Formats: sequence, C-alpha cells, structure tokens
Amino acid sequence: MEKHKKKYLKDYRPPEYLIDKIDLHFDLKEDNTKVVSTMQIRRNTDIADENTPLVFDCGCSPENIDSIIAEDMVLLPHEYEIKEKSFILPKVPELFTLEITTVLNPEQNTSLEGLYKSGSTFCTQCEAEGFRKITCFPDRPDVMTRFSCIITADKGKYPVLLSNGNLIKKGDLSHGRHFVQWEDPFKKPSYLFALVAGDLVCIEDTFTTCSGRDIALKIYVEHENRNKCDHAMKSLKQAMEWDEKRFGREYDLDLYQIVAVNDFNMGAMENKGLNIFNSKYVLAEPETATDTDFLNIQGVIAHEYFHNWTGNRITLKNWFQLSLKEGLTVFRDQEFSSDMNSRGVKRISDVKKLKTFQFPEDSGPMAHPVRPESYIEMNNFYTTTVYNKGAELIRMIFQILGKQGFRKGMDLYFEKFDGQAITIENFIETMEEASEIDLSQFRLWYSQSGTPVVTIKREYDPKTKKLSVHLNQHINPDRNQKHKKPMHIPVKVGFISREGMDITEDIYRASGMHSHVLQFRKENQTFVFNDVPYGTIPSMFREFSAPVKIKNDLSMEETAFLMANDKDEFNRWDAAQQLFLQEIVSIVDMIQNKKILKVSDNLNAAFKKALTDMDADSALLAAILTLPGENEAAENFKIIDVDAVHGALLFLKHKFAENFSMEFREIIKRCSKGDPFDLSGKAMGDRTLKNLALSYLGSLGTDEIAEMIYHRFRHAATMTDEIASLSILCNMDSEFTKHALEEFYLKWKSDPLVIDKWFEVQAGSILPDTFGKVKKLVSHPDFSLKNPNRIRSLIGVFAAQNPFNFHRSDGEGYRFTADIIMTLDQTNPMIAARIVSAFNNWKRYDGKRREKMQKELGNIMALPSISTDVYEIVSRALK
Ligand code: B3K
Ligand code: ZN
Repeated sequence: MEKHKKKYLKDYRPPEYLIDKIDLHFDLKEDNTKVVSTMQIRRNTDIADENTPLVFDCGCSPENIDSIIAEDMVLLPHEYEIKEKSFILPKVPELFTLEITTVLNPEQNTSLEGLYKSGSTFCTQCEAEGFRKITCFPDRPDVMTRFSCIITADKGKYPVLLSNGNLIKKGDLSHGRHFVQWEDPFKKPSYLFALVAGDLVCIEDTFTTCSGRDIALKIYVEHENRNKCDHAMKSLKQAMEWDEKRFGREYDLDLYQIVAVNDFNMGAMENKGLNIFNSKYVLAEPETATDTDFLNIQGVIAHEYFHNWTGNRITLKNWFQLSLKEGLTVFRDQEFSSDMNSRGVKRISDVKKLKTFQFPEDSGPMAHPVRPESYIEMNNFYTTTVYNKGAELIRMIFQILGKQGFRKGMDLYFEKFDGQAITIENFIETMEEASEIDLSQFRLWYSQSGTPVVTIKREYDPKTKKLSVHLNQHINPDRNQKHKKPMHIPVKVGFISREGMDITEDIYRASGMHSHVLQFRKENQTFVFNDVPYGTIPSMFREFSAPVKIKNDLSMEETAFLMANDKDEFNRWDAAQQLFLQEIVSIVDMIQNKKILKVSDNLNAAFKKALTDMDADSALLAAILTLPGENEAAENFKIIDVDAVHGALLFLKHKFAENFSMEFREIIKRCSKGDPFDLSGKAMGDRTLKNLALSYLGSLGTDEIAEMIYHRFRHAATMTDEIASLSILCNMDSEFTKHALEEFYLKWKSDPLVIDKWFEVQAGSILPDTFGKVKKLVSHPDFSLKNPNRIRSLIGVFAAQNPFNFHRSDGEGYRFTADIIMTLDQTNPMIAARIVSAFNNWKRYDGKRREKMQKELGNIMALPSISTDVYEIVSRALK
C-alpha cells in the first residue's frame, strides 16, 4: 500500500535544500546513457539546520546509480540511502557540491517519461515528475535552478543536439562523436528541463519583438516532414505578436525552438526555449490535415508559447497549484484563438468540450476542486477540471474585473512574481489588489468541486413593467465536501424584445444598472429590471458567463425564439442545444415505453428556420445544427439507457434528413463552390456546414447517397473533405465503405498522422458490428501499443467516444478494453490511466452493465503490478 501513498496540500513544506546551479552531462547511447549531474547545493537555513538530512526524489533503482561524489569524495554505499523513491544523505554541510552519476536505458523506457527514444530521436518529458527518472534531484517546482547541459552523442545518427537556453559551445570528439553545451540563463524548476538528439531538419524564421530584438525561431522535424511546418511557424509568430499587444509580454531568450516527435503522451510541453510537441500539433498541410487540425495547431503552439510567462517565468509552488499555470494559459490561448478566428464559434466549441468532458468528471468519482487537496499520482490531475474549468474561473474573474481591470491585475502579477514559484492565492490577491474588488467568496470556486445548478424563475408585472428574475443556486454534496456553500457567480444578461430586437442597453439604463453582469452571491437572490416591455425574453448567461448547469423557465417557443434572434451567438447555439436535448429526453421516453416515435412540430420549425437562414455565418450555423453527441445527451439522465439514447439520436438525425433533404442538398451545392485550400474562417465554415449536411444525408443510408459520398471522397482535394466523407461512409452499411477504407489506407499508409484518422473513423463508427472490426484492427500491422496517438485513435475513441458499441450489452466491449488496459499498464501507465477513465461513471448504467463494468474494474485492480496511475483512478471509481 505504501506504494500508492497520498500527498496532501496541507502537508506542504518549503524545500530544505536548494540547488543554485546544476551542470548536466549526458553521454547518449541507446541502451546505456550516462548522466553526470553536478549540483551546487545550499541549505535553506530558514527551515533547516545541520541535523536536517538531505532528501532528494529518486525514480531510479540502486542499480542505476553509478557513483556519488560529495565535495570530491566518493561516497560508499553505506554513506547514502535509497529507499521509497528517495535518495538520502544523513548529514551534509551548509554549502557543498554533489555529483551523481546515473546510467539509463532510454531505448527500454516505454513510459515516455524521463529520457526515452521516439523512433530514432532521443527526447525527454519531465513534467510532472519525470526528471527524477533521469537523476536524483529535489524534483519539485519550487526548487528553481540554473541549468547547463553538455550532450555528447554519435554525430552521424544524432547531428542535432538540443537543450534549453543558449548554445555555448560545440565541437567534434573522437570515435565519430560530437558534443554541444547549452546554458539556460533563467532559473527554472526541473520539470522544464529538456533534451533532444536526433537527425532532424530545421525550419527557420525570425520574429522581431516590440523592443526590436530579433528572435531566431526554429522548428525541428523529421526530414520527410519539412514541408509541413508553415502553419506552425505562422501560428508561433501570431502568438508572439498577440502576447505583446494583449498582455504586454515580450519573449526573453534569443532563440525559440520547437521539436516534433511521434511518440508523446500528451499534446506538447512548454520546456524553456525548447518546446517538445506531439507531431500531431505541428505538422499540417491541407492534403493531410483537417481544418480542425489547423485550428488545434494554432491553439497548442500558442498555448505552449504563452506558458513562457504563465508557467515558466512565474511557476508553481507545488503541483496542487497546477491550474495557476494551466487554467490561466488555457484562458490565454482561448482568447488568442478568438481574436484570430470567430469569437462566437470558438466559445461554442470550448463550452461544448466543457459540458461533454468536465461536467461528467465533476459529478463522477474523479471530481476534484480546481485546486486539488490531494493526489496519489500527479499525472492523473492534468484534468479537464484543472485545465478547462480552471480557464472558466479566469474568464469569470475577467468578467468581474472588466477588460481593463483584468489587464491591470495581470500587469501587477507579472511585476510582482517574475522569477518566483507561487500559489493560486497569490494570483487572486493580486487581482484584488489591482482592482479593489473583493474576491473572497469567489475563492470557493477553487476549493469546491461540483457543477452548480442555477434555477431561473421569472416574474413579470404588466402593470409596473417590472421583471423580477429569481435565481437559486445549488451544488450536490460529494466526497470532497458534504456541505457546499453558495458561490459568487457572474451572470451576464441581455434582453430580446418581442420583435426580436436587442434592448439590453435600454433596460439596464431604465434599471439604473451599469454593468450587464449580475453578481449572484446568495443561495437565493432576485434581480429586478424596470421598464421591460411585455413579451421581452431575457437571454441569461450570455457567452456562458459561468460554468454552471442552467434550468430556466422558458417555454419551447421562447427558446426557439432565442435560437433565431439572440444577438449573443453562444446563446443562439445554447438555445438550439436545449431544444435538441428536450426532444431527445422525450424520444428516449417514447422508445422506453414502446411508443411511436415522432419529432415535435416546434423543433422541426425551429430547425427549418435556422437551416434556411441565408444570412447566417456558416460556421455558426453548422454549430447550431449539430446534434449533441451521445455522451453529452447521456448527461441528462440519472440512469443512462445507452441503446435508447443512441436510438433517439439516430431517429432525430434521420428525421431531419428526411424532412429537409432538399435544404441539405441546397447547402451542399452552395458551400462546395469555394477554393478547397482557402483557410479563411468563411471557407472553413462553409466546409464544416457542407460536411454536416452530407452527414445528415448519409443517415438516410440509400445507395444513391453512399455513391455520391464515395464520389466526393475520391475527388476530395483536402483531408477535411476526404476524412469527412470517409467517416460518413463508416456509418453506412455499404459496399462503398469497404472500397473507400482500402483506398484510403493504400494512399496514406506512409503517413502515421493520417493513418491515425483511418483508425479513428473505424473505431467511432456507429454501426453495430464495430466491435468486431475494432478487435480485428488491434492485430493490424500498423496498430501498436507503443504509440500513444495510435492507442488514442483506436482504443481511446472506441472506449470514450463510441458509447453505443463500448457499452454492448454482452459486456465484450468492457472485457476487450480492460484487457488492453492491463497490458498497457505494464508499459505506459499514464496512457493506461487515461483509457481506464472510460469506466469511471459505471454506476450510472443499468444493473447488468454496472455489474460487468465493476467486474472488469475489479480485475484491473487485482493486477499484482498495478501502476500508481491506474490504481488511483480505479480505486476512486470503485469506492
Ligand atoms: N504542461 C504540459 C502537460 C504536462 C502533462 C504531464 N503529464 C502541457 C501543457 O499543458 O501545456
Ligand atoms: Zn499548459
């Protein structure tokens, strides 16, 4: 049990020993790399004395330790201790030099943490606690050190040798080897250390900063990918410029490097001056990457760049503060993407993600506050709650302080804390100091888990024309807290007149209110508006001003009216979602009670109105006309009837396709005209809308349509259109599907990122024989449990995004997934823990499924060598 020990925020103590300087020397060999770490160590005399032992984190076993030298004296094994992942020296001087030599086998490191090989490239991943797998060190973010790094390697195999900071020296050595020396002038925690060695090609550009400094920008990729970096480079320059304008942040080093590798556990990593990226978030050209890939690359490149200030220059006191850098940086990248593209559409996609992934997390066994109070394995807390809910909290602070107030707060934040490791509390205090706004109640958002439910009741007096809006807030108790307190919720409200005009300004003026954001702080609170014309509809929580579940008292007609007339793009989309979800709930009821299925006239009319709105922006329209996913829809039921939810969505889609087949064909014609390589928002929007219309038609399942889609597939100029057609075909039981899959594979078999998509569309197919196909695909020569992208494409998509097939009533989907998890846990626990989360909400399914899922969780739990990662997720799920 000691193996799975919990760490608590309340136990935080400052470091007893600090490292002023570390010189690393890597002698790289595939199976036998020697790392010499020479550290200048200083006792933290504020809290430690000569009796305080030195305790470092150590992820190596004793066999990996080659030698320990303290102040030029070789230590004998009895003079130090290695136990429970710690390296201990019982007695040390106040200031001294320690040299630790470790020997590693990067080739055998399948966890992709620490130093490992991705194909023929050496690379590192140290966040959160990977540096200790390289050498013994106080591997915690509040120990900030100056790093220098010498790398020696075979020159032929590894011509490119990179680390953080500036290149100081390089040269040739004997036996065909060479060396480089890097020095990072900025102090940093060990999680930001990075090293890369490989045979890579470098794409170069420059950026001139606001103060006139020229920064060399370098993107390193495998030779065959040299033509796929333009978009990433352009995005980087956009991000650099935007951060100067919007936040006054200038880049600090003279060099910014990005390396793309194929085997990476997550999206990318913000190592100082040397970002390492999953190649999925760098490589793109229209033939191989979709519009969504292009947008994701822009967002992730910017995210990692923004970390240079929010994360690297100002870092974390401990891992419990993770959202201080992640929530804030996600907020920054969301704002960047909104400024570069359509704000409304970006907001819709961010909220959709929040509702699909974060809301279920916040009501399930992994629910935790944005600032968690404990963890067993830190890697399990890189969650949608810390990232996406965390970003929502920053967005609320932004709403409460206003644009200028927020900028003033951020300026003060950078000024006060540059070069320090701090806490979320420091951030909030600074925002209060700059704005003189009290955020004491707001702090609860960081410590209370769960999604608040806000109930809205209107009361209108036609005589006085007063509209009272009664708000109630409630959070269900969970294992983190039994009694939840009312939160400070910013509610942005607008008003639409009976004629469809936005009369927000008039009403606020008549009500003597300045801000359009209500500060809702009590369990029950009423806001009264004056001079409200009869029939006015309030548009609540505009832009989704708080991450809450909303229960309003609008009639279906009123919701449809907002869907057509609201000036707030987000709320137009949200109104459509409410209508769809209400309809899904009622169709599920019809299915369960064996009634004849039908779609309500009101919904048909609202759908048609949107569909034929010629003035609407295509991207917004596509978002509005997209039905909620099965997982999203399932959130509306206490006990999830997988088959009924699936049936309801199929029925709804099919009905819309039948009813509006002409309109969809019209859209396809209209939106097929542009240049397929145009990456403007308008062109992308047209493609999204066209492919959505095709997917509706696909649900009709006729041969004529299958042939039409196959034809489009074969003649598609870009991956956006090619994969959209292929994915529609995968949901159709047709001969064309087989042909298309074969042709696609042959065409793209040498491009791993495209082959990931080939696995994905098959794993996501809604056809009932999908499970058999997925099982077969595991034996496909291109499937591998070594590559995280491939695992996510096949197993991740099947388990997390294909509920109808994963939750097969015979339990085979569970059995299959659990078997894979148990194998994967031996090699890559971080990814195994991600996949096992598909079982988290097992208690919400019917008795039979519940039993079967519980059984699989039990089998996983019984693994004798279960990793800490998987143990933590499964034990929480079973509790
Ligand atoms: N900070 C990294 C994530 C590290 C995950 C470690 N398990 C990427 C990012 O959020 O920018
Ligand atoms: Zn991040």
